[in-house]
Parts: sequence; structure tokens; C-alpha cells
Amino acid sequence: MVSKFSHLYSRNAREMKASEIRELLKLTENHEIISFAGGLPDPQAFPVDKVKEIVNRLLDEKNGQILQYGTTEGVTELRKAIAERMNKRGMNITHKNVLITAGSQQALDLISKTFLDPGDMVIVGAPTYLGGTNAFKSYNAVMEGVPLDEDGMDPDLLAAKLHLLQMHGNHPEILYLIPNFQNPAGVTITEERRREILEIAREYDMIVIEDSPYSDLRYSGEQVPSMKSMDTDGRVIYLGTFSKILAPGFRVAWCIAEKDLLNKLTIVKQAADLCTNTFGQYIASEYVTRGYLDEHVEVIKTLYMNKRDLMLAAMEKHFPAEAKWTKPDGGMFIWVTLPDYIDTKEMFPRAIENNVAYVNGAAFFADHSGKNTMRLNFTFATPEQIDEGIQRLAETIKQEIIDFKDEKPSKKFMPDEEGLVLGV
Ligand code: PMP
Ligand code: G9A
Repeated sequence: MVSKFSHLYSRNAREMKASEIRELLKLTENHEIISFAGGLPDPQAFPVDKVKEIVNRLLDEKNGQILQYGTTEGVTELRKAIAERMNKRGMNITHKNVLITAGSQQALDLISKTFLDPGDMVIVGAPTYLGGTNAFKSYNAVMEGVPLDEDGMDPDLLAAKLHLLQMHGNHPEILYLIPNFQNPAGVTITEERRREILEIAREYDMIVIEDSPYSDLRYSGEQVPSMKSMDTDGRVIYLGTFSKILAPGFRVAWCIAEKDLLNKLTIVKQAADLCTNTFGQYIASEYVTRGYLDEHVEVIKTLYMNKRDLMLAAMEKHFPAEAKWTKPDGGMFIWVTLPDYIDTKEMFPRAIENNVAYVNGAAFFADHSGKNTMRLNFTFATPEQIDEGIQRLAETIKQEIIDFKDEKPSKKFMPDEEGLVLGV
């Protein structure tokens, strides 16, 4: 629906489109549909009892303090607890490097607001996280994608892209990466590549956003050091969040940056929301300092590893031979590539008819390519739903393949968004 006031919208607002992930979230309200769409944690795993215990104690011990406004930087106890946790993972920071934000999504917005003028360029993975590109786009930035392989972004392709852009007078300001168990592809950048990428970022003078919501969720393979821990000149901004390891409803996350940059981000945040919700920050702080978080992470790691294995086994059993997919060592997502004559956006209504949902892959490409790909989340559905949902999805894909092979006209000529006819 177009508002009768849309002619008064800002140029930025005019460009903003609804997030395909957020729209699909509405499907989870229909209990007939098994959703592999949103990157949601398993709600059964939320530590309700521990949260109750903490809230009661905090209200008794701190009275109104936890209900008061807080500083824009965030609750000091929480910032200290996060700095300590990050230093155990090889960083060398103090709480003064930590800004608490309303989810990492807010940090992506604040960074965009701080660095991006209309037309500025951001280098992203192809594919990359939709919430990231939405934040950059809302400041009218231009995205350039660098293809990923099983080891994440390829530094040679990155260097080639930057060289080409430079020859055309372009200087991208931000390199946006999700090095661990990438959303959406599930792949992890190797240590060697991380060092090479940082070197390239230095050479081209770019800020690196290391968006790392999944780094605690490794189920197999060796831990790889964060890029922030390899950062010698402060150009990496690291984003962590409680959304995937505690609960997203708190909207509490952290942004780590060198002090002057952090101060700038803090000023930018002051205009956005004064401070992150104090109540949630105190709960998160207690949750970390009492050692509950480490215990909880172990519990959800086992839970999610089993779900990952279940989904991979079901895919192996039911998916047609034409489908290929990634086998992630952690995180929440499996990335599926289908034959290139299948458009997963076109296939979506058929999936919904079969009561199963996914996110079409093109949503994660800055140039809307990747039409034959899709992202599957394996953490939200129950084990029974995973098995059933994969069978439904396999059936959906097989029906598409049969239609193509039967040369149904609708499959041979697929109108794209502009109404053009693409021959396949
Ligand atoms: N970055 C990435 C890569 C994500 O996957 C998500 C959530 N899916 C976010 C940022 C945002 O997380 P939140 O705002 O809940 O911290
Ligand atoms: O609900 C959201 O928007 C967070 C999930 C992100 C995702 O599905 O990648």
C-alpha cells in the first residue's frame, strides 16, 4: 500500500524495501508451515528459569537502577564482562572499546550512518546477510559483491575487484564480512585468508566490519582467530550479539572498535536511541558474570549440532541428485544450490502449498543473482519438523524438476521482476 504522504518521503526512505526475511517471519505464525526461513534460535532452549531468577534478584538488589536510563556506551559491568570474554579469545581491549547496541542490526546502521554518503561503495560477499545490505542501502550506498567458495571470500577475487574499481576511480569505504559460519552460506574464512584480506583492506584503506553472531556456535572443526584479534591498526569493527546465544528478544549486542571511532559511534547512537535498553543489559551482564552463558552455549551447541546433522542426513536421503549444499561447521544455515533452470523465488508458492518455507537465495545477492539458490535454517524447527520439512522440500524441488523436464511453458520462460522474459 502506498501512503498518501509518500511524495513527502526522504530519498532514503523511498529506496527502502521490506526485508524478505522479516516478511517471511510472519509465516512462522502459521503452524501448518514448517519454516526453515528465519535465522531463529530454538525457543525451547531459551533459559527461562535462569532469566526469572536473575530478574528477581536484580529487582531486589538494584531496585530501580535497572529500570533507569543508562549511558549511551552501555552498562559498565556488561562492557567489562564482554571485554574480558573477548580478550580470552585473543583480543586486547578494555571496556572502553565496547559499545552496547540494540542488536547488531543497530551497529550496522550506526556504522553506515557514520561512514556512508550516498553513492559510497561497500564490498560484500556474494551472497551476504540481507540485514547488512539493507542497512547499507538505507544510506544509498552501492554494493559490490565478491564471490565466496567453501573457504569464504577469496582474497584474490577481492583484490581483483578492488583493483578494477580503483581503475574506474572508485574507492569502497567498507568491507563487510561474516567470517564465521556465514549467513547465508554457512562457510568460514580460513586464518590465512583472514590475514590476506586484512592486508588488502590496509592497502585500499577500508574499514572492515567483522560481523560475528555465530562465532560461539562451532560444532566441528578448529576455532579460527577473529579478524579483530589480528587487527594491528584498528580498522576492524567487531560485532557480537546475545541474539543467537541467549535470546534475540533482549536486543542486546556489542560493537568493538578503537576508542576514537567508538566515541564517534556513541555520538551517532545518541541521536538514535539515547541508550540500549538498560533492563536487558543488566540481565545479560548477570548471565555472563555468573557463568550461565558458557554453560548455556554448551547446551545449545549440542542441540544445534544434532539438528544440523539431522537436516544434512535428511537432505542426503531425500533431495534429488541435482541439488548441492554446504556442510557448515557451525552457525544456523545450510546453503543449497539447485540446477540453474530453477528459480527458488518462483518455486516458493509451490513450497508454501507443500507447507514448507525457506529464504530464496537471490535475496542475499547485492545484484539479485543466485536465483537457483536457497538458505535453510536448521535451528528453529523441531527434529520431527526437520525430517518432515526436508521431505516436503525435496518433493517441491522434484516437482519443479519434472515440470522443467516436461517443458511446462511457465518453467521455460520465467518473467523477472521487471516483466522481461528470460529464456532458459
Ligand atoms: N548480522 C548477522 C550476520 C546476522 O545473521 C544477524 C541476525 N540474523 C544480525 C547481524 C542481527 O542480529 P541482532 O540484531 O539480533 O543482534
Ligand atoms: O528475524 C530476523 O530478522 C533475524 C534473522 C535473520 C536471518 O534470518 O538471517
